[in-house]
Amino acid sequence: MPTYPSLRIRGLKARAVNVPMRRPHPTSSGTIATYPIALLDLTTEEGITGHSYVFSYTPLALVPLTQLINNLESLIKGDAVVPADLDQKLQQKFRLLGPQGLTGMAMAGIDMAAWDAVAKAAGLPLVTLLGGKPGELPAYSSEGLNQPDATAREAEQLCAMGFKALKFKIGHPTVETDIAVIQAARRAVGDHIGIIVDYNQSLSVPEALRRCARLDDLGLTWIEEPTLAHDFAGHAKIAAAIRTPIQIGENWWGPADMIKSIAAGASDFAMPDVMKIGGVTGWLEAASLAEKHQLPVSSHIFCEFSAHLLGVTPTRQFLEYNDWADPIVREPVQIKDGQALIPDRPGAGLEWNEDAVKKYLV
Ligand code: SMN
Ligand code: MG
Repeated sequence: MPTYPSLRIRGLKARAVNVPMRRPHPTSSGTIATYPIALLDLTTEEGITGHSYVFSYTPLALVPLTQLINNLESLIKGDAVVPADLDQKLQQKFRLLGPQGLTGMAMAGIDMAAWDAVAKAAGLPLVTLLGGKPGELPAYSSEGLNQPDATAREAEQLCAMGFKALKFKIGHPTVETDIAVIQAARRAVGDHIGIIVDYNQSLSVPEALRRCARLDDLGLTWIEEPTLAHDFAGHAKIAAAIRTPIQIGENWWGPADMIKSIAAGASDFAMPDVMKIGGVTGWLEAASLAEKHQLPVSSHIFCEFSAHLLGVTPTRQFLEYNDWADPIVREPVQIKDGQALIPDRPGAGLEWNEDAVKKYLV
């Protein structure tokens, strides 16, 4: 193991930014029109600063999330930057309230910033610190809910950019429109590009069984969250009845939810979200659970940290790519021929474009 300076926390600062998106991201459960995120800076006595961000989905939750993170500064000031110890301390602090929602998001943000600081102190990319190495990962571009003609145009463009897999949201008023969207995308890209669809929890279990059966011969890479995310039994029923792989995981709160989901047989694939699963610390546990159960793992948004983490996930499948953080980061994740490049610089590689941050500050 390399040796590197141990770090002590000097301060924690969170800033709320509402980042404009190139185009809104409609889903069958609501539209994401901007990217509301809290940026974390974990400063240390040694002069190294760890960065991360967490996503509140709606601007309505952004300021409370940012305030909560700032409230945690006094709790961890002066502590050693040892992610496992910080995690234990924060989990203990929130035992009575519970580790989900804003608390889980705040804890994950601190965990990610702490790992970023440790990797920077070591002078290593996060992936290398964790035992992997920078390189390429298969990535898919993640798109919103659209009509068939717009989907076809989008699919053509993304295919021309080199993506080998694409994800579209479905959950239109009728399954016929869902099918028309998939067929339009397929006609636009041919047979060699993976097509993924995401229902964003919009169907009842009986309706999901009916619709997924209609999609079962369309050669989809997976069908994501056909019913309510917490309904593991419902998802298990769908996964048992449908040949196309069923994918869930973006709404697992911590490895504890993943354990329950696996026990229920809720999905064929797994896609933890680095924030909801508990930061880098939570992801590493999720990755070893997935390996034990031989579940293919893809990431959910947060492509900057997820690239490093998939690099050390034995059953890795795809990185979910979107460019939502690009306006406020100095060096966005690069895609080459449909492959994401794991950043080859110290830490997670996340530095703020301060001019842009100033512009979008809430
Ligand atoms: C998603 C991600 C972020 C915001 C809304 C929806 C999504 C996905 O379900 O899988 O990308
Ligand atoms: Mg999804």
